[in-house]
Amino acid sequence: MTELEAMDRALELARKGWGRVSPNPMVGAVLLKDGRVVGEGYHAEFGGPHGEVAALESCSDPAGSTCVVTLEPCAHHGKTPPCAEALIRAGVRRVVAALRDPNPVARGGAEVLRSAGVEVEFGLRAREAAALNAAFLWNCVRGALPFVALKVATSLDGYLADYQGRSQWISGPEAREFVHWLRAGFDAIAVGRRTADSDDPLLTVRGDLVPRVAPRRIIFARSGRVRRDLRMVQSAREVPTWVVVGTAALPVAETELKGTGVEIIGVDGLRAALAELRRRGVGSLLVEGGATLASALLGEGLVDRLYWIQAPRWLGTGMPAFAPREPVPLDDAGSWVVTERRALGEDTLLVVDRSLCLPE
Ligand code: AOF
Ligand code: ZN
Repeated sequence: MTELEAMDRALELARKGWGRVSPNPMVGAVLLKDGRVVGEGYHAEFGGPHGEVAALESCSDPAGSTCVVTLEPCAHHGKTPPCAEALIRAGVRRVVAALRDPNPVARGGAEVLRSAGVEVEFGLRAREAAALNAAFLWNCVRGALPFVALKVATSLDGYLADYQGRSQWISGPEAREFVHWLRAGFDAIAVGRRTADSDDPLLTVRGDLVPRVAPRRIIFARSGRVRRDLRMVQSAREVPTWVVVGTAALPVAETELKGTGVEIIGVDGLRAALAELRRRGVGSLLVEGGATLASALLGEGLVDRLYWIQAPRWLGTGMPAFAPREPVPLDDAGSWVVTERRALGEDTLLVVDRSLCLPE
C-alpha cells in the first residue's frame, strides 16, 4: 500500500468517529512498514485514545514504521498523554500527516517529533482531511460562530415541497437514513418557524448511529409565535429545545411557551443569534430549512457547507428551496468547493463548502 492509499484508509477510519468524538476531531491512522499495513486505528470515543495511539495499540512491532495520520499528532497532556511522544517511544521513523493541528492547546507535535529525529511531512490529502474535520478546524480558527451547514432535499426542478406543500417524501429511504447519520454529528439541528409549523418535525436522531450527545433542537422564530402543540415543544423535556426570537418578541414567546421546558433566547439578527448559540456551546449547527431561513443565512454569508440531496422527480411548481436574494453577477459569484458527490439510492448527494480551513 502506498502512503496515499494509506491516507485514504486513515480518512475512512477517521470517519467512523462521526457523532462520537465532537468537539474533538475525527482522526484515523495507519502504520506502514515496507508498504505493508502493520497497524491501524482511529479516535472512537471522546476522551478515549487518539487515532495514533489506537494504531500503535493494534501493532505488535511499530519500530521503524511510517505513521500516516489525518491530523498532526498532538504535543499536549490532555485527556490522554501526547501522541508525539508515544510515536517516538514506539520507534516510528516517519510521520505523514494530512494537516497541521490549529488547536493552540495541542499543536506543535511536528516540532517534538522532528527534534527526536522523526521525519514529518504534511499535505497529503489535506483538502479531504480539512473537509472531514471542517467543524473542528473552523472552531479552532474562527471561534465566535458555529460551523453552519445547510441541508436541502429538492426535486430536479429545485422544489422542497409540491404545490400543496407536501414534502414527505421527496427523497428516498437511503437519503433519509443519511440525514439521521448526518444529524448525529452536529451539536444542534435547526429549522425556521414556518417549517416547524408546516412539517412539525421532531429533528431527533433515529438511525443506527447513536450520538454521544443528542443534538439540541432549535427553532428560529423572530416573531416569537411558536405553537405549543408542536411535537418539538411537547417533547422539549426529553430533548433540549431552544427557540430563538427577536428581543421585542420575548414577552410573546415567554407567554406562549410557558411551562413547556423550551428555552427561549432573545437576540436580534442572524449573526448575533449564531454567536449566542456558539457562546452556549453549539460548535456545529445543521439547518434543515426552510427557504426563508436558508436564504437569509446564505445571503448573509453565514453558511459554511451545503448538503444538497437531489431526488429524480419533477414537480412543476411548489415551494422553492431558496427565496430570491440580491442579485450576484456571475463574475462575482465565487465557486464553492465540492467536497463530496455520491449516490444515495436513487438520489444524489452534493456537498459543497464555501471554503476550506487549511491551517498553516
Ligand atoms: C482527538 N483525537 O485522535 C487526535 C487529537 O481533549 P484531548 O485532551 O483528548 O485532546 C484533544 C486534542 O488533541 C484535539 O483538539 C486535537 O487538537 C488533538 N488531536 N484529538 O480527540 C485524536 N489526534
Ligand atoms: Zn493525540
